[in-house]
Amino acid sequence: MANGDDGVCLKEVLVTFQSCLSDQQEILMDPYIAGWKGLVRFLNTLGAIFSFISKDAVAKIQIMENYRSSEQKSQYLTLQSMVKYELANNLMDLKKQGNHSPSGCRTILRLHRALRWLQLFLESLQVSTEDSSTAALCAEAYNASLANHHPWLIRKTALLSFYVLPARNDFLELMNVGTPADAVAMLEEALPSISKVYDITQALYAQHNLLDIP
Ligand code: 1PW
Repeated sequence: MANGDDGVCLKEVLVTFQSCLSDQQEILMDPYIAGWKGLVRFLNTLGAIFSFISKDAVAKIQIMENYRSSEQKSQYLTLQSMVKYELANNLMDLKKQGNHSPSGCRTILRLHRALRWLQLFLESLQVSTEDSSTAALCAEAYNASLANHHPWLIRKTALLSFYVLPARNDFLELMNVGTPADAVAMLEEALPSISKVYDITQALYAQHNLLDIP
């Protein structure tokens, strides 16, 4: 996934998300996890302050990897099979968190909400102009998505960390796909599949009334 010694090629990360979709339009867990691992590697190139953000994603990725290497691993092959299995076996705390160890469904829901943030941020970056502020675009995307699920202290810390984001063109170059114009073209091509993964997951969770699990 790394492109050179210190860079992460964001295109490869987004392509991994593209490979989440099965022929039946189900979301395959392993490429979803692999996509998230790539995103974390990318976030870590943004500087130490972003490690606060990536740390929680790392913990959640680990929970899902544990499910995928457990005796029940086949139940976690897709997001759809996971929902079916955890609902049928009453493995989720639907009211308040506590009795069970974190379910796959509540863990993926957190990553799913974060993916929306990433999607909105990259979409706004794609249509941005050279003088746009990445911090402002990132904050706007965050406020429209993940922030609604975070308590005050996390919101405050997240918004502060955005100020260390590199300027727009430098950020596009960090994506390691060539010039800023190349990066914008890559985003245009790759973002529809991220939104497809997001939409299918959102519909799945809505259908089973799981969008608010604690
Ligand atoms: C440059 C754009 C980057 C977008 C990448 C998204 C990474 C998302 C990680 C955000 C984590 C913020 C701090 C953690 C908060 C947790 O409390 C929260 N987790 C998430 C992913 O929102 C909720 O998890 P919890 O506490 O219910 O287990």
